[in-house]
Amino acid sequence: MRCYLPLILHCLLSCDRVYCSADTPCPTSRSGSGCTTDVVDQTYCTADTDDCARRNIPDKAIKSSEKVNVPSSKTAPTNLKLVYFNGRGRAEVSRLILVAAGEQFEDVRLETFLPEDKAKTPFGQLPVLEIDGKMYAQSVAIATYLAREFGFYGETNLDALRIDEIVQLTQEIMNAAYTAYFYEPDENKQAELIRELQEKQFPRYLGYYEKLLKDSGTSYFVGNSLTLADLIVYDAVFSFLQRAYSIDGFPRVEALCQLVESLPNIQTYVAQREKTPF
Ligand SMILES: N[C@@H](CCC(=O)N[C@@H](CS)C(=O)NCC(=O)O)C(=O)O
Repeated sequence: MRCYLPLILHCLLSCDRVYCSADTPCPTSRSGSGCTTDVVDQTYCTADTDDCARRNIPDKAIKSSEKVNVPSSKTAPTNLKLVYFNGRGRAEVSRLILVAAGEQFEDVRLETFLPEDKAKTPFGQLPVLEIDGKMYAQSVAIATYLAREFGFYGETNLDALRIDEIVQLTQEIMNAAYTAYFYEPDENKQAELIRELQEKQFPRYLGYYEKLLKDSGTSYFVGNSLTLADLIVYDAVFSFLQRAYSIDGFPRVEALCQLVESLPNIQTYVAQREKTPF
């Protein structure tokens, strides 16, 4: 319950954004009007104003040569809706995968999560991904599915093992950060947990990432192209690790983050996304 409170506070100052297709009406528009302005690639709706605007996120800007071949479902998902609060939190890695893939999706950012809405989700939590109207939960499962679906999960089973290893490692430090920053009710204990993270755990995990990148021998964690591992670490560094600890001493991690942010789709998305604290 507590982890999204800062996001809700932020929502009071911002609007609910929903990506939609350039050719279809905004799904959240109460008037049902379509998206009418000029740029064609992706659109978003501001649900609270019934207004649609367009965002210039280059479609499919990741070159096919940068993608890897992985098994995916026989029928690609056609209608993707990612529902979360208005923040990066546990949904951002999935958003980044979809953006990197140049896929259109509805980026639903809730301002409230009422009991009746909670009851409609599989486990009473967000994020959820709706695929053609069916709802799926658990952020890592969603990100993993999307990474497999859109070619960010390596080429071999061993690649996938390394990616899973990095994803779970990152979950460890992110969960510790969520506990320290959001869940610990006692102020003194919270200060102690944050100090422990900043002084010991953040540098420890950054050290692991640095070594993994050195061992991979490329600019990426796995192979020579972008995978889920790169995106999840980029997001963890952006959201928490660099907030409290300089990544100057971790040149490969720093270079990876710059590389991810320089990908055309990601660059445009990051420049335009809501500025939220988490
Ligand atoms: N293990 C779940 C955790 C999901 C989770 O804790 N979601 C929080 C937001 S970050 C939530 O929905 N909180 C609202 C609530 O529990 O009422 C996942 O990774 O998706």
